[in-house]
Amino acid sequence: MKLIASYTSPYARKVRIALAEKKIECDFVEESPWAAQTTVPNYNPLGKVPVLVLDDGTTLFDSRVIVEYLDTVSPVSRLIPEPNRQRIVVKRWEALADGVCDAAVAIVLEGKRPARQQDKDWLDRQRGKIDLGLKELGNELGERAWCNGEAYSLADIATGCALAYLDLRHAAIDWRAAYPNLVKLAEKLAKRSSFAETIPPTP
Ligand code: GSF
Repeated sequence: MKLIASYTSPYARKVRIALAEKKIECDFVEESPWAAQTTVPNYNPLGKVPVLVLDDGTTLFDSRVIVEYLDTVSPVSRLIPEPNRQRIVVKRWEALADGVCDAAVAIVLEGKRPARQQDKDWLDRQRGKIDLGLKELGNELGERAWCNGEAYSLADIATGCALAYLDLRHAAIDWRAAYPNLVKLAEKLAKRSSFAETIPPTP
């Protein structure tokens, strides 16, 4: 099995953390989907990473499908709870955290365009998604130990990856000042080897 991804992708980090938590062996093939000679479209017609390539050649994307698959491959450390209600709650956390990443990535991409062509309304709209997304993450967590109640899950992994991606690409967004409960969660997650071993390289 091999994971095709970049080291800075928050979605890829979510998959890498899931692999580590479930003790699943997987080769890592670094590829930028933005490189002129990228081979990513050969594995994912959408041209996005991460892509998981199984030993029989099957390709899986996107990160949510990959993590859901990995959770069924090994019984070690269930990341998505079995009971339907809890499963949906955890998948909603993942959708919220990934959505914050989507908006954060969109701002990064718009920032690569010539300043005169950048659309301020578009940038403001994406920033609004990040701000309200962070507010929802903070409200939903409250003072609990983990995102989904009392147990560590994919909800914490996705949230941790989103917060770390904001630190990597949007250092000016001071989520720590606004949400001390998210700080406490992020610091607890950072102590896990799965997080410590997948810290993105600083630009
Ligand atoms: C998003 C992946 C994505 O946007 C997932 O895997 O969860 N819903 C997907 N990946 C970016 C790289 S990064 O910012 O993580 C990507 O591959 N962009 C290339 C493109 O053509 O959009």
